[in-house]
Amino acid sequence: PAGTILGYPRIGAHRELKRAVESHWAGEIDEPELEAIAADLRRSTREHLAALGLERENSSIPESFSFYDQVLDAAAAVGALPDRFARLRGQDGSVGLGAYFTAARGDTQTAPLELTKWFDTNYHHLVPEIGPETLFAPSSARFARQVAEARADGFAVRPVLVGPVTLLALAKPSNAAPRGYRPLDRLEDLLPVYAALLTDLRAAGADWVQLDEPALVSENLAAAPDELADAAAHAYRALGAGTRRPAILVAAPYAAPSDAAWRALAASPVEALAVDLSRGSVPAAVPGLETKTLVGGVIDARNIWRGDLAASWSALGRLGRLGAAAVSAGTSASLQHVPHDVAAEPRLDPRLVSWLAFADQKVGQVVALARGLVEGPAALTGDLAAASAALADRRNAPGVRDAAVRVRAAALRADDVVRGDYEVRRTAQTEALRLPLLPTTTIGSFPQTADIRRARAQHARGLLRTEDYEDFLRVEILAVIGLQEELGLDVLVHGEPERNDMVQYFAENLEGFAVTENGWVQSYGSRATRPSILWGDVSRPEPITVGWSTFAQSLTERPVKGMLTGPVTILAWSFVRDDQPLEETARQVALALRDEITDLEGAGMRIVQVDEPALRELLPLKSADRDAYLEWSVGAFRLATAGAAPATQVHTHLCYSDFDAVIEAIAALDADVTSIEAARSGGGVIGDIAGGGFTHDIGPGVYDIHSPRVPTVAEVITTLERAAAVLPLRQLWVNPDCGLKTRGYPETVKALENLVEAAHKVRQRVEVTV
Ligand code: THG
Ligand code: ZN
Repeated sequence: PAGTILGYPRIGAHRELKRAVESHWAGEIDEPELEAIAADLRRSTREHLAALGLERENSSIPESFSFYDQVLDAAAAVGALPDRFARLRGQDGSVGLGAYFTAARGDTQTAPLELTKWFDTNYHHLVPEIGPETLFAPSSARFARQVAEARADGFAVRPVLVGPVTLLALAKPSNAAPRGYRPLDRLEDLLPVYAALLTDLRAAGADWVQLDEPALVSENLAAAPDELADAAAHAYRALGAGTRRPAILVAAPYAAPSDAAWRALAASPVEALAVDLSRGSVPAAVPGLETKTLVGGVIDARNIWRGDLAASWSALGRLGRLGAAAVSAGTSASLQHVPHDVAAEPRLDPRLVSWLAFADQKVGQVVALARGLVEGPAALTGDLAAASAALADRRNAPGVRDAAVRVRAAALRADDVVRGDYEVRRTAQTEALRLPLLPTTTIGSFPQTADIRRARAQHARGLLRTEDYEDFLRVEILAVIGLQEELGLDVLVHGEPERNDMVQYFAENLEGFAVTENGWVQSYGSRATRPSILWGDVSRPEPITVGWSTFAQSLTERPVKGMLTGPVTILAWSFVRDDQPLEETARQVALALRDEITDLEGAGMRIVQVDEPALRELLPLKSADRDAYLEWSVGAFRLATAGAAPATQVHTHLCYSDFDAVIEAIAALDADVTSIEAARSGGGVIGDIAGGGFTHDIGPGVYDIHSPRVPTVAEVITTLERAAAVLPLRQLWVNPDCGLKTRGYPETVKALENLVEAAHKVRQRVEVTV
């Protein structure tokens, strides 16, 4: 086909799949009911894509449905689940929905697979566990059933599977694997199972299959790019040799494939390759392309901008000159990373809307480019003119450039990102705060109860007056402060009941952002976020958090932390303007936060916390881009915080355990106190950090808040002692490993009681020995 997309959002325009899956988990609907809802959703998605202009009958519509995660789908299809789920599989070893969902979520006896970030996106995938004991065998007919289901409705769809190289490259060694074990070494055993799946897909009516191999673009994986390219050469030579198989499209989204991977794919017997031309440039001509179709990923699937359609068209022209048998228009990646439809946002400014393209609009752009390819450029003239006009309008619209913001950013000097001497700060803060050894605190949010959500929803709908809503929030804060005093925590938080989301809340209160009503994007499983749209120059019309923070501080003698989200995280979890470097946008956000910190200090707050949980996630996939990224991201955090007085204690919090690549950057943030998520990695992170000569205070999370399990006092003491073995006690804080907003109160109270008791016991032991 002349145009296709690499995947489409699967949660449903009204989050139908979330509702269905969660009611199945709650025992309200059984498997057949859930399957029927999913089949309806797939059917209406296919009809919808055909109505948007993708062709029904020639595999231009992808079948990219997933109940939870595409990596788990592939692992289940080849039977690669760890042994602890064996009891949930069918007698023939098949992986049904029960085993599938338990692998994703765990149950009372079984830990789930680990979740981690999917490449440099805000989507999370499950991590397969593969060892010498893993048996690969076809274990789910789900993909073939979906192909047959579409055929019955008159659609020739192209099923989308994570490819064998990427499946193994993202896996971790199972618990049973020996030291140094590499899942990628199992490729030879895995390929026959993929070959069998392809045969089944063909038999079910698939003319084409899409195998996603983003591992071939990343330099952030355990396996080196050349090893991955060798694996791809081998895999696609083997799969291509199959006779009763669909034609194969190998997709390499998220950046340019490595040179070696590009050569390997071109030389392989697969029929088509899809490359991301929004992140990488048109690759070099290499032998083998003359027999292949190239899908040019010229429509950016990672943002919501309508973009420069003329530039996309030119890129297709350059791709055409590589000498391939055919060129098609496509998206750069699956559209799973963008919301469904901008038409579902009646409250957005129509002028902003005219600059935007959500998934459906991007499908429209692909269809237009395909028409240009088939009928010639004259068929595209109108679309190109309209897109260019929108782009020009955006360039000159009020708010896109704000002179005051620009003048201020231009006047920044090197010492604006430098705080005073650390020892001087430490002394001033010790004096101002008078905290005990091993101070106890929490990360920031307290449980977002059903009452809080209800009040916020009613206020948003105009059913609860602002005064009443604010009274409600004050009562909530009063209770949270009272609870923390009772628990005996040393540094308190207000609990953030006023925030829907740690990024959206700031977006709603800053100039330059818009927020959506229905712009849901899957984050993991049934969970989604609504990324804000950062479209213009950013400034802060008035203080944002000062009222809530000072109210909380007025209720207690103990220090309360003022809570802010850092500039990198605000960018990472929003759709950010693409008309200037991220670095420039980050500086504007940082300056707004800097003013907020000044106001918090002025209002008497002695501690501020600036969270950067997404610092690791934006790390570029290519190592050549890493230093520049770390420089601007660390610089933005420092610009936000360096205006704080020496006596003001600056905290930060980082999530996710995969810190190796950013450890030096964490030290360079120069925060006085850093809390990290260390519980799930068994404290390994602490050793890395201690090894790096970290001199400032650190709060290694002493228990995992992602599980409802309450840690015992002894467990918390063990974690603390492990940290104390590698770091001086005077550097250590005691805290959970992340915010508490997704937890319930009963387990939160018990866990914090144990945390405080553990800290007291360790303090007593130290006093005895001193
Ligand atoms: N905010 C934003 N992005 C994020 C996170 C966040 N990305 C990474 C990480 N945190 C993802 N984690 C979650 C955790 C929970 C939910 C979503 C992402 C969640 N969402 C609700 C749901 O899907 O039902 C909807 C929340 C709402 O009503 O706003 O539970 O914290 N921006
Ligand atoms: Zn966290």
